[in-house]
Amino acid sequence: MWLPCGCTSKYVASSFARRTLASYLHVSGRSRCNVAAFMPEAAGLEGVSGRAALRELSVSNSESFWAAVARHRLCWSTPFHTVQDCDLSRGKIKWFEGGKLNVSVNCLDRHVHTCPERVALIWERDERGSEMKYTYGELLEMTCRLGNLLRRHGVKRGDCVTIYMPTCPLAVASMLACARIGAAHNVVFAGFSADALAERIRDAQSSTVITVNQGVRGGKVTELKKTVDTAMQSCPTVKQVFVAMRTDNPVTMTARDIAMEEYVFSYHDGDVFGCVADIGWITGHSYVVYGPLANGATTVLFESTPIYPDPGRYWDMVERLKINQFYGAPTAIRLLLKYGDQWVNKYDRSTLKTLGSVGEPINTEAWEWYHRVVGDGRCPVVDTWWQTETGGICIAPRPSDPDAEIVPGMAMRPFFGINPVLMDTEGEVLTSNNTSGALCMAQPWPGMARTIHNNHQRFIDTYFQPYPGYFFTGDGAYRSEEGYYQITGRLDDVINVSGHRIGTAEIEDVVNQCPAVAESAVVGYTHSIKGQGVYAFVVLKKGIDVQEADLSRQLNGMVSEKIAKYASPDFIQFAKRLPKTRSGKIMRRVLRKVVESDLEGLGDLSTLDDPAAVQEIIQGHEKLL
Ligand code: 6R9
Repeated sequence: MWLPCGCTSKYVASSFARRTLASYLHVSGRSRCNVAAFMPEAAGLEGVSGRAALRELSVSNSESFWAAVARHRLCWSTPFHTVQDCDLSRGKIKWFEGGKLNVSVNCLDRHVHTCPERVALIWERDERGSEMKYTYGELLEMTCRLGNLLRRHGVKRGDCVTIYMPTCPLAVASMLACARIGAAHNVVFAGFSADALAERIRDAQSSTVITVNQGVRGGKVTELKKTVDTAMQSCPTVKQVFVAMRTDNPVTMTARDIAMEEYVFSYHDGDVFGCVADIGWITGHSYVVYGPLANGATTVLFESTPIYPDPGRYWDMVERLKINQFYGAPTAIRLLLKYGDQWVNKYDRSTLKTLGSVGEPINTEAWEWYHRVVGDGRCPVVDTWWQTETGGICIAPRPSDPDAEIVPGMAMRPFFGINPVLMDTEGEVLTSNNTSGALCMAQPWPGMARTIHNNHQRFIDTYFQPYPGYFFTGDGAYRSEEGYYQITGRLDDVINVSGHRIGTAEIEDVVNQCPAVAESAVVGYTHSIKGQGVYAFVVLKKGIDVQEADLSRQLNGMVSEKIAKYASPDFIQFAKRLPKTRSGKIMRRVLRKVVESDLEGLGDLSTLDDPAAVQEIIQGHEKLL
């Protein structure tokens, strides 16, 4: 009996044989391998030409015909010794005895060798106009990952895996992954009921099921995972159910269920997770220590700085340690952007899969550079919003989702269990989209803070008193027409110029778009006429030589044009650097005090990364006045 290498699935084997024949019959002869062209020398059938003759030969000398087809259109790890040994009178069917091949290798690897960028799948999704393409390279990677996942969970050659999924790339990869590791697959139509599914699982004696949380068909959501849960009541053989996410809606997971992705960074076993945060920052706690270790990940401890011994340090490290996920702060990205692309391009960053940003709004220019230069335009950038108080990521894009649209500079979507709301100044929930307000959380979640050590009253006053019944984050956010969130900064950083409320981050974003500017910080100050005026601190990129007055005019023009005249800075102070915390956040509180000339009120400076920066800022301010 013909069995592909490592594969005991009759379904896989026979369907591939059918495909092979089918594709042969439809070969055009120009772009694909032409059977007529290879047949004669391959099978000693010189002189055969034309379809009729070929068809005649395929019947009269079927053994030679099929031997030629099999040898020329498939890759065998062990060649067959006997083409066929069949006897219909006894129901004995044996083809290609002694031969071994792997169907997934034939479907994927050999094409990836020659044309990895060729599109293998075009997924026409239920949502019209949102089709997605997957190359052979991507499909192979997805397949290998799934194969490894199944193996690690004990699926072995000869097992039968039940796949209960809608028609989607992950379902294809699941089939190929089974074939790859020698497991049979039992694909059950996703429209079947729990009983029909259970019967097929029992028939196949599957111990493993792969499904998705929900299906989407004809605009309707179907509860596939719930159907599996019901089927499980009469399927005692099933030990594990892998659950992928087709939609955003979480489902109840039982001890038997295994989530198929980690969600924000798409971390998979074997990856090297490189969060370059200091462990003194919450980001280090959650994403250098506890998160990675609790998930059995390999985590990088970065002791150095992004520019020591030179500005290529991060990317040199990515190359040497083969880092797959890189997670850092916008401040470092802006710093490195100043030094130019050459420091990035020097190093091999092909292991990188996901780039993360945390700590501050990431301005458009930094986002684009991170994506285009660091990630070579192929790695999703996840702008993750969260706080010490939230314990872990609350709002972030999820590239592993099928609906993985990512908008530069937007934290995008709430994570599982997170229910954000925007409040107006009266404390009313804003229900519409395309609106801005104070970001609050309407529901608790396990990772959130429980108290402030030794000061529970302060905890209540800070987080729960401003909007009773809600957790108040202190940040402002904008919700787009599509329902995506964009963090606009701390609400303390909103200034009111002549009655116009504007987030300082918005002005900074425009200023940072000037090619000469590395980064900026905007604060408000008391203005006798406008209520508040706009004061911008600007750091230039390395090697920029411009007249400050000219550049100031240019920046004012940009802000007037892109936001409004009232937002245009009254003062622009050029500085060598900005005062920052060790975690890279600009200390706007300090800048505000400097601008108000309230040096007595500078407050606690112990978290400053480099106290000398404050002295420089004070001197620069005095010169400007
Ligand atoms: C993880 C962390 C929290 C504050 C938070 C917000 C700002 C964090 C952000 C962001 C815009 C992002 N913040 N991530 N702003 N976009 N992706 O930074 O914790 O040090 O407690 O700071 O940082 O203002 O409220 P923490």
